[in-house]
Amino acid sequence: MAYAYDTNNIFAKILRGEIPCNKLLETEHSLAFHDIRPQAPHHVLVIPKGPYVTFDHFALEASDAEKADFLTAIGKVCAALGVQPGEGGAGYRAISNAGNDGVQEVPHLHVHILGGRVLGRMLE
Ligand code: IU
Repeated sequence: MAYAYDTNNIFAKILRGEIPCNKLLETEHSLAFHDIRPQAPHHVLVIPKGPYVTFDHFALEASDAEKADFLTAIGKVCAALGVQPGEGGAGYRAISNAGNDGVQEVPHLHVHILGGRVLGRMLE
């Protein structure tokens, strides 16, 4: 199976309420919480509630409702943090690490939203 999901990963446990998180917001299909090891003044993780390992897994197998909800949750996180450049914020970076080469630590899809400082160039 291409996308084997480990139901014991830490974000699955957060979604089941077995361990706590510092929640920023929740929608029908998504959850956003503050990263425990923030790399910037704002560092929020946005995750779908469904069992998706990576961005590509979600893109290929999630329902349209889940996808719309997830994108909307990301927008709401940016608004909650006040980082949207078009709305007077100073900007942010959205990243999703996948697999070994992407150095993904937790095997449940998450998009990092980082902001609150100049983040530096990512690609040289
Ligand atoms: P990844 O490399 O994209 O998989 O990063 C995982 C992130 O999840 C990383 O920034 C951790 O600090 C973060 N995290 C967390 O917020 N809460 C946890 O219990 C664990 C990791 I484990």
